[in-house]
Amino acid sequence: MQLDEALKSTSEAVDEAIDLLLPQEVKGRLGENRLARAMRYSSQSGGKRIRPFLVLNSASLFGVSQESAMQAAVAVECVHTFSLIHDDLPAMDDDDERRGKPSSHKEFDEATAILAGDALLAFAFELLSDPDTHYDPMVRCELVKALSQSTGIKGMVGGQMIDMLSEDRELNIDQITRLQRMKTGALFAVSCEAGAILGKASHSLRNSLRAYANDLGLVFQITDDLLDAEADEQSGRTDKSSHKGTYISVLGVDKARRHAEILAHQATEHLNGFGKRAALLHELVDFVIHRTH
Ligand code: GRG
Repeated sequence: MQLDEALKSTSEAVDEAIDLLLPQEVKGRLGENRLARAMRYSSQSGGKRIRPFLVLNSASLFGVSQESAMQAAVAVECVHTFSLIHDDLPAMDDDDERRGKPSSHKEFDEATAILAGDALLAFAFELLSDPDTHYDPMVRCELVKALSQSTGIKGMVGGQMIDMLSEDRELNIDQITRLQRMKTGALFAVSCEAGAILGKASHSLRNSLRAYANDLGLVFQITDDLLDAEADEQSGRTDKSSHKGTYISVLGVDKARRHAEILAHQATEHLNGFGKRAALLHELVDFVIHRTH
Protein backbone atom coordinates (compact mmCIF):
# COMPACT_ATOMS: atom_id res chain seq x y z
CA MET A 1 0.00 0.00 0.00
CA GLN A 2 1.22 3.53 -0.77
CA LEU A 3 1.88 5.83 2.18
CA ASP A 4 -0.72 8.49 1.28
CA GLU A 5 -3.36 5.79 0.95
CA ALA A 6 -2.27 4.24 4.26
CA LEU A 7 -2.30 7.61 6.06
CA LYS A 8 -5.77 8.31 4.72
CA SER A 9 -7.22 4.97 5.72
CA THR A 10 -5.57 5.16 9.16
CA SER A 11 -6.95 8.62 9.68
CA GLU A 12 -10.48 7.44 8.78
CA ALA A 13 -10.21 4.41 11.05
CA VAL A 14 -8.90 6.57 13.93
CA ASP A 15 -11.75 9.08 13.43
CA GLU A 16 -14.24 6.21 13.65
CA ALA A 17 -12.60 4.75 16.75
CA ILE A 18 -12.48 8.14 18.49
CA ASP A 19 -16.17 8.61 17.75
CA LEU A 20 -16.92 5.17 19.19
CA LEU A 21 -14.68 5.31 22.24
CA LEU A 22 -14.81 8.86 23.58
CA PRO A 23 -17.44 9.69 26.22
CA GLN A 24 -20.86 10.51 24.76
CA GLU A 25 -23.33 13.11 25.92
CA VAL A 26 -26.02 11.66 28.16
CA LYS A 27 -29.36 13.41 28.65
CA GLY A 28 -29.51 15.43 31.88
CA ARG A 29 -25.80 15.35 32.78
CA LEU A 30 -24.96 19.00 32.33
CA GLY A 31 -21.30 19.10 33.45
CA GLU A 32 -20.22 15.85 31.89
CA ASN A 33 -21.96 16.79 28.65
CA ARG A 34 -20.03 20.04 28.32
CA LEU A 35 -16.79 18.13 28.93
CA ALA A 36 -17.72 15.37 26.48
CA ARG A 37 -18.46 18.04 23.85
CA ALA A 38 -15.14 19.79 24.46
CA MET A 39 -13.19 16.50 24.41
CA ARG A 40 -14.83 15.55 21.13
CA TYR A 41 -14.51 19.05 19.63
CA SER A 42 -10.70 18.97 19.86
CA SER A 43 -10.25 15.28 19.10
CA GLN A 44 -12.45 15.38 16.02
CA SER A 45 -11.16 18.55 14.37
CA GLY A 46 -8.77 16.97 11.88
CA GLY A 47 -5.09 16.40 12.53
CA LYS A 48 -2.68 14.17 10.66
CA ARG A 49 -2.99 11.25 13.13
CA ILE A 50 0.71 10.51 12.76
CA ARG A 51 1.08 9.12 16.28
CA PRO A 52 -1.78 6.59 15.84
CA PHE A 53 -0.23 5.69 12.48
CA LEU A 54 3.02 4.87 14.32
CA VAL A 55 1.20 2.75 16.91
CA LEU A 56 -0.73 0.77 14.29
CA ASN A 57 2.20 0.24 11.94
CA SER A 58 4.63 -0.71 14.70
CA ALA A 59 2.08 -3.16 16.08
CA SER A 60 1.58 -4.72 12.65
CA LEU A 61 5.34 -5.53 12.52
CA PHE A 62 4.65 -8.02 15.30
CA GLY A 63 1.45 -9.42 13.86
CA VAL A 64 -0.85 -7.40 16.11
CA SER A 65 -4.09 -6.60 14.31
CA GLN A 66 -5.29 -3.05 13.73
CA GLU A 67 -8.40 -3.75 15.84
CA SER A 68 -6.27 -4.71 18.86
CA ALA A 69 -3.87 -1.79 18.47
CA MET A 70 -6.58 0.82 17.91
CA GLN A 71 -7.33 1.49 21.60
CA ALA A 72 -3.65 2.19 22.24
CA ALA A 73 -3.56 4.41 19.14
CA VAL A 74 -6.55 6.42 20.38
CA ALA A 75 -4.96 6.68 23.86
CA VAL A 76 -1.83 8.29 22.41
CA GLU A 77 -3.94 10.64 20.28
CA CYS A 78 -5.88 11.67 23.41
CA VAL A 79 -2.61 12.65 25.11
CA HIS A 80 -1.55 14.55 21.99
CA THR A 81 -4.90 16.39 21.89
CA PHE A 82 -4.61 17.23 25.61
CA SER A 83 -1.19 18.79 24.91
CA LEU A 84 -2.54 20.89 22.04
CA ILE A 85 -5.50 22.17 24.09
CA HIS A 86 -3.24 23.18 26.99
CA ASP A 87 -0.54 24.56 24.69
CA ASP A 88 -3.08 26.95 23.13
CA LEU A 89 -4.13 28.40 26.49
CA PRO A 90 -3.30 32.06 27.32
CA ALA A 91 -0.82 30.88 29.99
CA MET A 92 1.16 29.02 27.32
CA ASP A 93 1.20 29.85 23.59
CA ASP A 94 -2.03 31.85 23.68
CA ASP A 95 -3.31 30.70 20.28
CA ASP A 96 -6.84 31.53 19.20
CA GLU A 97 -6.90 28.92 16.44
CA ARG A 98 -6.02 25.28 16.07
CA ARG A 99 -6.36 23.38 12.80
CA GLY A 100 -8.21 26.32 11.27
CA LYS A 101 -10.89 26.39 13.97
CA PRO A 102 -11.22 28.31 17.26
CA SER A 103 -9.00 26.70 19.89
CA SER A 104 -10.78 25.01 22.78
CA HIS A 105 -10.69 27.97 25.18
CA LYS A 106 -12.10 30.22 22.43
CA GLU A 107 -14.89 27.82 21.47
CA PHE A 108 -15.74 27.06 25.12
CA ASP A 109 -13.86 28.92 27.88
CA GLU A 110 -10.55 28.57 29.69
CA ALA A 111 -11.83 26.43 32.54
CA THR A 112 -13.55 24.03 30.13
CA ALA A 113 -10.42 23.80 27.98
CA ILE A 114 -8.25 22.97 31.01
CA LEU A 115 -10.73 20.35 32.19
CA ALA A 116 -11.20 18.84 28.72
CA GLY A 117 -7.41 18.45 28.45
CA ASP A 118 -7.27 16.87 31.91
CA ALA A 119 -10.14 14.52 31.08
CA LEU A 120 -8.49 13.45 27.80
CA LEU A 121 -5.25 12.68 29.65
CA ALA A 122 -7.10 10.58 32.22
CA PHE A 123 -9.15 8.89 29.51
CA ALA A 124 -5.97 7.77 27.73
CA PHE A 125 -5.01 5.70 30.77
CA GLU A 126 -8.54 4.38 31.19
CA LEU A 127 -8.27 3.08 27.61
CA LEU A 128 -4.86 1.50 28.10
CA SER A 129 -5.94 -0.30 31.25
CA ASP A 130 -9.09 -1.65 29.55
CA PRO A 131 -8.94 -5.44 28.92
CA ASP A 132 -10.09 -4.77 25.33
CA THR A 133 -6.68 -3.15 24.73
CA HIS A 134 -4.89 -6.42 25.55
CA TYR A 135 -5.91 -9.61 27.35
CA ASP A 136 -2.63 -9.71 29.35
CA PRO A 137 -2.63 -7.37 32.41
CA MET A 138 1.19 -7.21 32.32
CA VAL A 139 1.04 -5.80 28.79
CA ARG A 140 -1.58 -3.23 29.87
CA CYS A 141 0.57 -2.26 32.84
CA GLU A 142 3.62 -1.87 30.60
CA LEU A 143 1.62 0.35 28.22
CA VAL A 144 0.46 2.55 31.12
CA LYS A 145 4.03 2.85 32.40
CA ALA A 146 5.45 3.74 28.98
CA LEU A 147 2.79 6.35 28.21
CA SER A 148 2.95 7.97 31.65
CA GLN A 149 6.75 8.24 31.48
CA SER A 150 6.65 9.75 27.99
CA THR A 151 3.95 12.22 28.96
CA GLY A 152 5.15 13.43 32.37
CA ILE A 153 8.19 15.17 33.81
CA LYS A 154 10.68 13.00 31.88
CA GLY A 155 8.81 13.51 28.62
CA MET A 156 6.39 15.91 26.97
CA VAL A 157 5.33 17.97 30.01
CA GLY A 158 8.96 18.27 31.18
CA GLY A 159 9.94 19.36 27.67
CA GLN A 160 7.20 21.98 27.61
CA MET A 161 8.48 23.38 30.92
CA ILE A 162 12.04 23.64 29.56
CA ASP A 163 10.61 25.27 26.42
CA MET A 164 8.80 27.89 28.46
CA LEU A 165 11.95 28.65 30.50
CA SER A 166 14.00 28.88 27.30
CA GLU A 167 12.14 32.05 26.38
CA ASP A 168 14.45 33.94 28.75
CA ARG A 169 17.74 32.18 28.04
CA GLU A 170 19.87 30.87 25.21
CA LEU A 171 20.06 27.08 24.91
CA ASN A 172 22.97 25.29 23.27
CA ILE A 173 22.49 22.51 20.72
CA ASP A 174 22.56 19.71 23.33
CA GLN A 175 19.98 21.46 25.45
CA ILE A 176 17.78 22.04 22.39
CA THR A 177 18.08 18.38 21.39
CA ARG A 178 17.06 17.32 24.90
CA LEU A 179 14.13 19.76 24.91
CA GLN A 180 12.84 18.58 21.52
CA ARG A 181 13.32 14.91 22.36
CA MET A 182 11.22 15.39 25.48
CA LYS A 183 8.57 17.73 24.10
CA THR A 184 7.91 16.07 20.74
CA GLY A 185 10.08 12.95 20.49
CA ALA A 186 8.79 11.22 23.62
CA LEU A 187 5.24 10.85 22.29
CA PHE A 188 6.54 9.61 18.93
CA ALA A 189 8.78 7.13 20.77
CA VAL A 190 5.99 5.74 22.93
CA SER A 191 3.74 5.42 19.88
CA CYS A 192 6.21 2.97 18.31
CA GLU A 193 6.97 1.39 21.65
CA ALA A 194 3.27 0.71 22.23
CA GLY A 195 3.20 -1.42 19.07
CA ALA A 196 6.22 -3.37 20.33
CA ILE A 197 4.69 -3.82 23.80
CA LEU A 198 1.39 -5.06 22.34
CA GLY A 199 3.33 -7.54 20.21
CA LYS A 200 5.52 -8.66 23.16
CA ALA A 201 8.57 -7.82 21.04
CA SER A 202 12.16 -8.45 22.13
CA HIS A 203 14.03 -5.64 23.92
CA SER A 204 16.29 -5.23 20.96
CA LEU A 205 13.45 -4.71 18.44
CA ARG A 206 11.61 -2.46 20.88
CA ASN A 207 14.77 -0.34 21.25
CA SER A 208 15.26 -0.12 17.49
CA LEU A 209 11.73 1.19 17.10
CA ARG A 210 12.25 3.68 19.93
CA ALA A 211 15.46 4.92 18.31
CA TYR A 212 13.66 5.28 14.94
CA ALA A 213 10.83 7.23 16.54
CA ASN A 214 13.16 9.47 18.55
CA ASP A 215 14.95 10.55 15.40
CA LEU A 216 11.69 10.86 13.49
CA GLY A 217 10.31 13.09 16.29
CA LEU A 218 13.29 15.41 15.96
CA VAL A 219 12.92 15.52 12.18
CA PHE A 220 9.23 16.31 12.67
CA GLN A 221 10.02 19.16 15.08
CA ILE A 222 12.78 20.67 12.93
CA THR A 223 10.48 20.57 9.89
CA ASP A 224 7.79 22.28 11.97
CA ASP A 225 10.26 25.01 12.92
CA LEU A 226 11.40 25.40 9.30
CA LEU A 227 7.77 25.78 8.20
CA ASP A 228 7.30 28.47 10.88
CA ALA A 229 10.46 30.26 9.72
CA GLU A 230 9.24 30.15 6.10
CA ALA A 231 5.86 31.57 7.12
CA ASP A 232 7.64 34.36 9.06
CA GLU A 233 9.75 35.19 6.04
CA GLN A 234 6.75 35.27 3.72
CA SER A 235 4.82 37.56 6.04
CA GLY A 236 7.86 39.79 6.60
CA ARG A 237 7.99 39.03 10.35
CA THR A 238 11.50 39.50 11.70
CA ASP A 239 11.00 38.63 15.39
CA LYS A 240 13.78 36.08 15.97
CA SER A 241 12.55 35.34 19.51
CA SER A 242 9.84 33.10 17.98
CA HIS A 243 12.65 30.64 17.04
CA LYS A 244 13.99 30.36 20.59
CA GLY A 245 14.60 26.81 21.73
CA THR A 246 14.73 25.56 18.12
CA TYR A 247 17.63 24.28 16.02
CA ILE A 248 17.15 27.28 13.76
CA SER A 249 18.13 29.66 16.57
CA VAL A 250 21.53 27.97 16.87
CA LEU A 251 22.22 26.53 13.41
CA GLY A 252 20.29 28.84 11.09
CA VAL A 253 17.85 27.60 8.44
CA ASP A 254 20.24 25.82 6.06
CA LYS A 255 22.17 23.88 8.68
CA ALA A 256 18.95 23.00 10.52
CA ARG A 257 17.58 21.53 7.27
CA ARG A 258 20.79 19.55 6.76
CA HIS A 259 20.61 18.32 10.34
CA ALA A 260 17.04 17.10 9.72
CA GLU A 261 18.27 15.20 6.63
CA ILE A 262 21.00 13.47 8.64
CA LEU A 263 18.51 12.50 11.36
CA ALA A 264 16.06 11.25 8.73
CA HIS A 265 18.73 8.97 7.30
CA GLN A 266 19.63 7.78 10.79
CA ALA A 267 15.94 7.05 11.53
CA THR A 268 15.64 4.74 8.54
CA GLU A 269 18.83 2.88 9.53
CA HIS A 270 17.14 1.83 12.76
CA LEU A 271 14.53 -0.02 10.67
CA ASN A 272 17.06 -2.29 8.96
CA GLY A 273 16.22 -5.27 11.16
CA PHE A 274 12.57 -5.22 10.00
CA GLY A 275 13.22 -5.53 6.26
CA LYS A 276 10.41 -4.83 3.81
CA ARG A 277 7.76 -5.13 6.50
CA ALA A 278 8.72 -1.64 7.67
CA ALA A 279 8.24 -0.04 4.23
CA LEU A 280 5.51 2.33 5.42
CA LEU A 281 7.58 3.48 8.41
CA HIS A 282 10.44 4.12 5.97
CA GLU A 283 8.20 6.18 3.71
CA LEU A 284 6.85 8.11 6.67
CA VAL A 285 10.31 9.61 7.26
CA ASP A 286 10.23 11.08 3.75
CA PHE A 287 6.71 12.35 4.28
CA VAL A 288 7.66 14.06 7.55
CA ILE A 289 10.73 15.81 6.19
CA HIS A 290 8.92 17.01 3.06
CA ARG A 291 5.63 17.94 4.66
CA THR A 292 4.18 21.37 3.94
CA HIS A 293 1.79 21.64 6.90
C1 GRG B 1 0.93 21.69 27.25
C2 GRG B 1 1.55 19.60 28.49
C3 GRG B 1 1.70 20.45 27.34
C4 GRG B 1 2.55 20.08 26.41
C5 GRG B 1 2.66 20.78 25.17
C6 GRG B 1 3.43 18.93 22.20
C7 GRG B 1 3.27 20.18 22.95
C8 GRG B 1 3.72 20.18 24.34
C9 GRG B 1 2.66 21.26 22.45
C10 GRG B 1 2.10 21.35 21.12
C11 GRG B 1 2.64 22.54 20.46
C12 GRG B 1 3.66 22.22 19.47
C13 GRG B 1 3.71 23.09 18.28
C14 GRG B 1 4.47 21.22 19.69
C15 GRG B 1 5.46 20.76 18.80
C16 GRG B 1 5.02 19.45 18.27
C17 GRG B 1 4.02 19.65 17.23
C18 GRG B 1 4.46 20.18 15.93
C19 GRG B 1 2.77 19.34 17.47
C20 GRG B 1 1.71 19.36 16.46
O1 GRG B 1 1.61 18.03 16.04
P1 GRG B 1 0.91 17.60 14.67
O2 GRG B 1 1.45 18.42 13.54
O3 GRG B 1 -0.58 18.05 14.96
O4 GRG B 1 0.98 16.13 14.56
P2 GRG B 1 -1.92 17.55 14.24
O5 GRG B 1 -2.78 18.80 14.20
O6 GRG B 1 -1.61 17.03 12.87
O7 GRG B 1 -2.47 16.50 15.15
